[in-house]
Amino acid sequence: MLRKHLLTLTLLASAGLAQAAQTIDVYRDPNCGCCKHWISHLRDNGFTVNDHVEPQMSAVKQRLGVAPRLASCHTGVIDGKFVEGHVPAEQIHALLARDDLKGIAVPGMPIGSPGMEMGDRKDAYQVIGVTHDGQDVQVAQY
Ligand SMILES: [Cu+2]
Repeated sequence: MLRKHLLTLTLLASAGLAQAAQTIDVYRDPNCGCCKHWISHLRDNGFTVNDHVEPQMSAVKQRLGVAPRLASCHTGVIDGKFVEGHVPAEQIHALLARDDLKGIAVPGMPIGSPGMEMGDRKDAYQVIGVTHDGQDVQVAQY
C-alpha cells in the first residue's frame, strides 16, 4: 500500500516537472499566418504556448540575440533559450536536453517545415544551433 502511494507521488512529481519545462513564449507579427500554424504544431506536440502579438519583431530578435542570418518570422523563448522560425517540436526537446546552446533556428521559411506545409512539397532545411560564444553548429537536417 505504501509503495503504491510512493509510486503515485513520484509520477505526479515528474509530470509536474515535464509540464513546467514545456511552456514556450512565442512572439509573432499580428499578420503572420504561418506563425499561427507553427503554434498549432507546438500545441499538438504537448507544449503550452503563450502567444504574444508583437508588431516590432526585429526588436524582439535583437533583444534575444537572434542574428539576422538566422532570422525567420516568429521567435520563441523556452527555458531562456530562443527558438527561431519553423523548428520541429522534436528539436525543441533536443534543445532543452543540452546546455551548450543558447538557441536554435530554422532560417527563412522552408516549405514543408512545421507550419509551412504546402501540399507534398518539402524543401531541404537545416536546424542551426548557436553556442554561448556565438558559433553556428548544425543540429539537424531535414
Ligand atoms: Cu513562417
